[in-house]
Amino acid sequence: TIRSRADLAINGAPPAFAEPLHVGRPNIGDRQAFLRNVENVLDNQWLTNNGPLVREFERRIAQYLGVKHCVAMCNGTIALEIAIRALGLQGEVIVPSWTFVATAHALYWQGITPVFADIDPATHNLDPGAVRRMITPRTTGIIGVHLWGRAAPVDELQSIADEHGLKLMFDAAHAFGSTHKGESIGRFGACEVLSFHATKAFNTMEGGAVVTDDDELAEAMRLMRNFGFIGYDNVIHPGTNGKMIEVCAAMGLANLGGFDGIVATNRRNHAAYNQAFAGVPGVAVLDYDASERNSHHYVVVEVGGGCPSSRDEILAALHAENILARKYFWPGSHGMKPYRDLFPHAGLLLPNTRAVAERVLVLPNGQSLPDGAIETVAGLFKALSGAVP
Ligand code: T4K
Repeated sequence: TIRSRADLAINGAPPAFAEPLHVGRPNIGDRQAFLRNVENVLDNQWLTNNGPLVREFERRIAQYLGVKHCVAMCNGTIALEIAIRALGLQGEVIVPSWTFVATAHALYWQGITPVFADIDPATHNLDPGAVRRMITPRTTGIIGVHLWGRAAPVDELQSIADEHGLKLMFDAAHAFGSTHKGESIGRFGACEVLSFHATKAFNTMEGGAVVTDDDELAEAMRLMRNFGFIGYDNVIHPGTNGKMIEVCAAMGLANLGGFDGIVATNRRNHAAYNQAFAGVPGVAVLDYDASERNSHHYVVVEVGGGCPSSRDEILAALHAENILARKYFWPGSHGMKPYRDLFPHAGLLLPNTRAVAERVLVLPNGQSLPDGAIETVAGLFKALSGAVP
């Protein structure tokens, strides 16, 4: 336990954890169920290309989210690219800068210009007023991101899209199992894109999906993820290889049953972080709306001016303890080289993004968090914030 500054590894004490404590430690669900599923895959000798487990996985996800179609993909980034293409986006598309860089990359990789709009500093989600200001004659769409699993301003973004004749889709990579006004994420905009990457609350090792109620869009995406093939020899559309493999579906099917348990653990951890951080000056734990569902996978703290140590000093001290907190998504996509080169002055229009990027730390959570870890992390923050000697 860290009770004072003298107990800190940056001051010569041994690190609090012998092994690194990762933010994105994968939740491993029912091992036996996974291994049984894999045995089936091997027995079937059907490893990929829309196999039986992928089809079952798609049915189960669509049912879980209450959406008509789930088109499973090899990862969330390819799922974004295919959704963007199926929607016919081109020219400029408005996105937040404050997101994982894949949101912007999925556009830029296809010759579309991502235009960064600022966020609401309280929710870290797109600010509808800022989105309006970024619309030009070249704008064809908006990609809202449900950051940290908290719904983007869905209704406001839909109104803007309707008013200006723009397509609206969502990057729901963080938001599996979340709700907006009690309705499941996955049902908003033209479609929503999920990521099931290893580091997500619900994972298929690598994987993603596009979910939609639109029959035609789903059909187009099914074609595009399999080179545009219909039947054995007939290609009717340009396409790529976005297929999910059977082993990933095997993992997803085994994990789905345990998802509610993962959320319960995350919620408990989040509440414990909240309690443990109550006496830390200048450091606030981001809260999620108690009336909505959220996987509570992301425990985000903001280090403000009232804390005597800077965010980066705290990060360095955490890393010295083997607590590998992350400053996701610093410095914002606009600050990454490809987009800095494209829009050298984008930051001028993104004051909230820049401010939030300097404050945020994401802390370890999930089922493998060791007992007492939350108190140890809070102890470090207390020592660095002057709350203890
Ligand atoms: N949109 C948004 C908003 C997203 O957040 C993401 C992905 C996407 C789109 C794209 O979806 P995918 O194409 O990825 O399906 C990670 C993930 O790679 C990425 O999926 C995720 N967002 C992003 C937020 O985080 P890194 O660069 O932080 O990964 P890495 O390798 O540093 O892993 C994080 C931590 O987890 C490490 O400290 C180690 C630990 N770890 C990681 C893996 C893979 C493990 O303990 N075991 C593991 O197997 O990007």
